[in-house]
Amino acid sequence: MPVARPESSDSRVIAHIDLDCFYVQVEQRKQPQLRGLPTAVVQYNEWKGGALIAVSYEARKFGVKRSMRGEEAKEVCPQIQLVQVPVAHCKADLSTYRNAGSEVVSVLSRKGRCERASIDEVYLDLTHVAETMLLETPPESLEEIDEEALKSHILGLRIEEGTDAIENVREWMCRSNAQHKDKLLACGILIVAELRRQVLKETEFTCSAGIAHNKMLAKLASGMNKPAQQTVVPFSSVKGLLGSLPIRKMKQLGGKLGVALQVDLGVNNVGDLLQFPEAKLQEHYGVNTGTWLWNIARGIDGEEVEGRLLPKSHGSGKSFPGPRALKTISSVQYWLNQLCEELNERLCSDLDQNKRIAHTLTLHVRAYKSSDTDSQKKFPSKSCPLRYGTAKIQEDAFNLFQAGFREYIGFYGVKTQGIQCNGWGITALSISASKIVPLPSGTCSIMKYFHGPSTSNSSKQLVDNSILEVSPLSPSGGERCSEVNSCEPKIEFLGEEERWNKDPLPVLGQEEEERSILKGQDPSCSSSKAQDGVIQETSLVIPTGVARFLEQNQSTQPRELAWNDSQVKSEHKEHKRKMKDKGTPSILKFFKSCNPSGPSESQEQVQTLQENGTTSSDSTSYPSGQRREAWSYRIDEIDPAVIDELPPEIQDELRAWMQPHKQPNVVNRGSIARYFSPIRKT
Ligand code: TTP
Repeated sequence: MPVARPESSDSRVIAHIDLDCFYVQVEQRKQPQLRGLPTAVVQYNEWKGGALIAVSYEARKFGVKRSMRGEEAKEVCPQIQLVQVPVAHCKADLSTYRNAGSEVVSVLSRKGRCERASIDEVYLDLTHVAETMLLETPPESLEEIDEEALKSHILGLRIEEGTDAIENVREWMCRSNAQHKDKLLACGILIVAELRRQVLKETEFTCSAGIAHNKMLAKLASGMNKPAQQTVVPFSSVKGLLGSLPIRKMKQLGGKLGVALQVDLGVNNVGDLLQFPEAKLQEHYGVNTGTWLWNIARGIDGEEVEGRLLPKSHGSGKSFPGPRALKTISSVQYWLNQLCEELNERLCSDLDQNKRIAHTLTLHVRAYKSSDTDSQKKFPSKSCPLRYGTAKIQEDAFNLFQAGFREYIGFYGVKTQGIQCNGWGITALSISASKIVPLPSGTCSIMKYFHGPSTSNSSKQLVDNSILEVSPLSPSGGERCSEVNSCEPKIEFLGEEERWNKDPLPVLGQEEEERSILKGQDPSCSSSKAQDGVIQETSLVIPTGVARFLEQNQSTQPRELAWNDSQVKSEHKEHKRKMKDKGTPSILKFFKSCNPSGPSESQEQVQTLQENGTTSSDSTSYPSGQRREAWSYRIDEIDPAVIDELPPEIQDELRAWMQPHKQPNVVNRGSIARYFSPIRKT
């Protein structure tokens, strides 16, 4: 939580844009005949008509709510149109919605600093744009004010009886004696109205907006008047707004901290916090949280709008409520495999499209034990370095599961596939990839991907050695990762997860979880330091992902490079032949030939390299024929023409890498050798 008290945050102009009944709008755009009709999007599971995950405003008028199932909705609104969420991997596939959200972001990001906060939410810092407008074309100088802007709701603005609300807004916006910060908000009103119009024009989606001096207030405001409207919070109305705002409605106070405030201090509304000195709040909740509470009671929030258009992590999750709880290890593995497949697809497309790689794999599980003496015991979340490729992710995820399961159940006989349930059940699984960074340039990047461990045994060892307990997060989901870890994890088990920011969803019951998409925090952030440490010690393996990336959007599917010796040899021959024939071989082939072998050999090779400070692409340097295949990437097999096809940073890297090869078997210890994974004797 923010510790410092922001000094000048009340002159910023921040907007929070939230798309209206988003999934419904996406479906209505696909099927325009649904427009204007009461419509809802339902979950994949069709039991009782499926759980509603998005409800159109037309349907809401009939009393249809997200908490209902399809059948219930039909009772209150017989004409409701139910559209099933798209499905892939036996679960909801939200890629259509994600892509639709990206369309909106690309429009909104044209103005100010833009932070994509969830699948359908964006923050904008419009301060500079508003300042410029105030200097060049202030609202009072305009002959005509945009009609959409005039329809804004300005909190605290008293509409005199018998007067036109629009005229009142116009007057407020054009006051020449207004405070500077209100004038900036007036500019914000114009800018946001124009952006919303543009979103509608280019994407056909309506959205609502909150405009205020900080993120917290803007977010509160955006939901106040929906759909397709905007609400403004002048500083003078903050006290009134927060005075009557139930504490649990406040971002980050929906969970345990909110309950604690009610129980400990009798705080029911945010405004009730005003009576407590900062020291008292700190005494109860710690220095940082105490200061944060003191600040929010006054509408102070210094959190910056991050310039971020892409998610901070990717996740895939599924819940198995009630009788659908998983009761065998093999069923858990089956579902983990499904989730990992989806996760890998998203990682590959992130790599392809955004040139980003993820470093940490985290597994969250929700489980029960029927004979639980310690019913509070949670299934521990675990994480480890992320290795690319579906099979590797699946393997690592299963290892994480086993590690957590051993702790949870308290015995070690859990590796038998298909083990029968002995009074336990898994009610939710969620796998996520975090610590996503741009694909690094420089020598270390590409080497790591070629030579990391890749067979079952060593990868198992890798994972076993580097599995980390994921520190719990705050229940409300918003505290700074490194600061608060004393509360239980807030894990959302949802049809799909995509983590954009730290905003929590409302606390959901198990039934509700199934309906949800995740808009919450990064599950791995609280143990980031420890994870970083591990990641640096272990190498990442991205053969398929990088191959895809290097193929520059060719349609070749990622695949594992688990080849046997004869395959490898014939592939080498074929590869060489094609190089001769065509001059420019497929980059994927190039990758196939570079890491065809198992990791134990790779490790031996790495070891040799590190011990001797030398490397060789010559098979004679291996004591046995078997080792010929060990990371048998051969620099002399690279067709220089291939290099021109690669992204510039990797071109540079490869050229630098090929340079020392002119002096065979000599590697500068200070350069390439240090990028190999640490020696791990098998
Ligand atoms: P929301 O923005 O919470 O809701 P909404 O856009 O449907 O409606 P509103 O106009 O009130 O903002 O969620 C965005 C999308 O996320 C929603 O259309 C469907 C999905 N979602 C779930 O799948 N499960 C959930 O529990 C929630 C809250 C949202």
